[in-house]
Amino acid sequence: MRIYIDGQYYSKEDAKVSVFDHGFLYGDGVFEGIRAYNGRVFRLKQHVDRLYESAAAIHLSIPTSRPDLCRSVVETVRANEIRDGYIRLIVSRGPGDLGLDPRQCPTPSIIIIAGKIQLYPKECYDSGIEILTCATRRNRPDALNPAIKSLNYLNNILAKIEVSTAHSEKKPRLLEGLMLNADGKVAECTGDNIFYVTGGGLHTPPPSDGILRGVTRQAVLELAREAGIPVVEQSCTQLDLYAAEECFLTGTGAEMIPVVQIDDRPIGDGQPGPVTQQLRARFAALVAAEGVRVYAE
Ligand code: PXG
Repeated sequence: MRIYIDGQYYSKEDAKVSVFDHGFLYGDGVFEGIRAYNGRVFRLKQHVDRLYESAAAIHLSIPTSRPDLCRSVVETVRANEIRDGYIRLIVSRGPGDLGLDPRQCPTPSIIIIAGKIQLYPKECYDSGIEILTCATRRNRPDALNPAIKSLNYLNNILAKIEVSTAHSEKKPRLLEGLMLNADGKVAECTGDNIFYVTGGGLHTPPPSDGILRGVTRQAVLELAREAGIPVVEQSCTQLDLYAAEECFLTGTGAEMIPVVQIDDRPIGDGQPGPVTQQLRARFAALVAAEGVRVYAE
């Protein structure tokens, strides 16, 4: 494995950052999770744009241009001979001292790891998963805006711990947690955006309800519009989900995964629904065809 750190490649054993890096000390930094499919990097520009937006929100100046960063991502994927995989792009505040003040960290670090990901068991993509509502609420946008993909993921991790605690042999499909915002509206899951189908329309919470604007979410919204499925970005409650005909999650790691049970209530007939399946097929076709080519073909 060849890991990119600030313009150089290191082996897995030698890829190290300072214990004084504020990314480590304070979760002070930003990141992206990106997929490569079929030798192409999916929606690289959108991920890099979101990284720069997250960085701007935390007053972090990324010490390279967007096109150069895109090139470094593609080169790292190529250096690791990956055709289908997962890329973690990280910009940390860089080494400083033990104080909070980021002015003590003059040089941000850019790290790119290209490897594999398998978030959910393969069979769950056809049979669907179960989710539960977490007691942990999503961060309030006026405290730490969920639109910022920062290295501080404790909010999500605390919710994910609730899920793994409830997961058991009796509940093998319970694999994700629903997070509400401070107003009690549905926000998203710990690492995925949420969609539901009702009355033939596709519904998902709006960014103003305090979510990450998922790259996969955006791709699925586009696919639904192309398919002539009405799309509604509107606040919703748990009740809307319980009464939905279908539900699914989207994320770079998760792709599109059906949800067939929420808080012990079956959704629709308890099977992945037709709109979900149609969009999954369209999504599979999109990722195979789109994206920045890594290799000369
Ligand atoms: N919401 C949150 C809180 C996320 O962390 C998404 C939505 C989906 O966004 P994208 O842009 O990926 O469609 C995410 C992304 C993991 C993992 O290892 C999590 C994500 C991405 C990749 C891996 O759990 N989350």
